[in-house]
Amino acid sequence: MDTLQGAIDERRAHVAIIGQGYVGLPLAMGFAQVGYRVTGLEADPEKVASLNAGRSYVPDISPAALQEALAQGYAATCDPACLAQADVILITVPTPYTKTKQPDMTYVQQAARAVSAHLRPGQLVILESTTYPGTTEELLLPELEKSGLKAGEAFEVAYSPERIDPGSRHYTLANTPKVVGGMTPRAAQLAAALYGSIVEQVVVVSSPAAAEMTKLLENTYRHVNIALANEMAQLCHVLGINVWEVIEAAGTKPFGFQAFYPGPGVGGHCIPIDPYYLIWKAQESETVARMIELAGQINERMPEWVVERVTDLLNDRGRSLRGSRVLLVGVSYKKDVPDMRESPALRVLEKLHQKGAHLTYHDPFVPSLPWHYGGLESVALTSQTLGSADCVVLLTDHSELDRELLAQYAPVLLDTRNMLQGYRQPNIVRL
Ligand code: SAJ
Repeated sequence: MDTLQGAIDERRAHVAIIGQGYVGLPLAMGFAQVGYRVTGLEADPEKVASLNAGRSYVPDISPAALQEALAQGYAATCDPACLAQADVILITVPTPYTKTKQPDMTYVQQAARAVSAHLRPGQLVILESTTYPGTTEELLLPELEKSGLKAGEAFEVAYSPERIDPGSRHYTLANTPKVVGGMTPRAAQLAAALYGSIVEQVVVVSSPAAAEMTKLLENTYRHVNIALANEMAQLCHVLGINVWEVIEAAGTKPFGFQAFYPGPGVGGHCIPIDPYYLIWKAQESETVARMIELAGQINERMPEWVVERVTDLLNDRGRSLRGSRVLLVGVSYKKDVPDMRESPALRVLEKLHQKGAHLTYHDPFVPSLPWHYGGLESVALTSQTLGSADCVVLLTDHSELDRELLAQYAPVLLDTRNMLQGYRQPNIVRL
């Protein structure tokens, strides 16, 4: 009888998860809830202390859920020695990119070395971090075999991409199908049994590379279609057509069309970054990913286009951008989340500052900006702060923003999210 299979099936297995962020912590809570012993290995000691004190720093995980998991035996630690006690080890660490948009595998390599140093026979290792196809086989596996143990014999390896949509109320870990690719059929079977304990549907593919590529297709699909929407916005502006009306009308087609929307650019820790892992892999494989590269250029230029539109709006009112007071409303990377990673609002802010605008911002989720962005603090959204601006730019359409106030008191407002779609008045201008 396969002891690891039995331990997983009977939920006796000890699961260690490297990285307790927006991916690793929900997984830890999910496995703890169904009875597994779970250890969260986290490099940041402050986060470890916070977790063990029942304080969650991941918006999608409530303190109550964390405290319930702690009562069921979940514990966080900085000590990689915990890996030796685990039956299953999940790696959920960041995969950012460098300044030149090359994959930054630092965290995956560090995790792989830590696992290798504590690897023992009978373990299952699963990588979840979004990465280029081939990472599991070409980077993770050789590092693990430096332990002297042989993959597929002494231990098993699989890949399963995370599919979390931060802030989503509808799609959860449990109701989002989980794709799994194992280095061996047994690895796939073990991983499928583990995830099957917390996810309604597990989709097994033929290899880790297929699973890695599945995730990149999902996010690159968004990247390319958002770029198309952004290019349509620029075309429609020149042609005097309301792009939002066109997208809404196209959306009435019950098949063959999925609506994507223009915006001030693409932020977050996934969509702006993941496609560059694919571009890099294509270059490494002496081939090209032209459409993906072009989509990146289009999306990355959107902050500049927003600044051009602001400049034109001020110019139409006899004002130059230099010396004008511009109020940015909403600076996080998408609605109803506080996350600022790769937020296009920061690039809009930088460009406006470079051109001499006097900047203020309001964001209910972001109380202040780093010193690099002037250390600005969010101002209250009032008739006074709106009325004293020469131009207001709505960059993130947080649900709680007061539409009526914005429409009534902004001298002129560039709406990059069509949040004020119901307002047909001269001071409201759409992307
Ligand atoms: N955006 C647009 N137009 C659109 C959609 C999005 O400009 O039509 C912008 C958003 O404002 C944001 C960025 O793109 O700045 C990314 O938005 P997103 O909705 O893709 O949100 P993420 O990056 O937080 O989460 C995505 C997941 N979202 C959805 O599937 C809706 C999913 O792609 C991945 O599961 C996740 O990244 C991930 O972790 O990979």
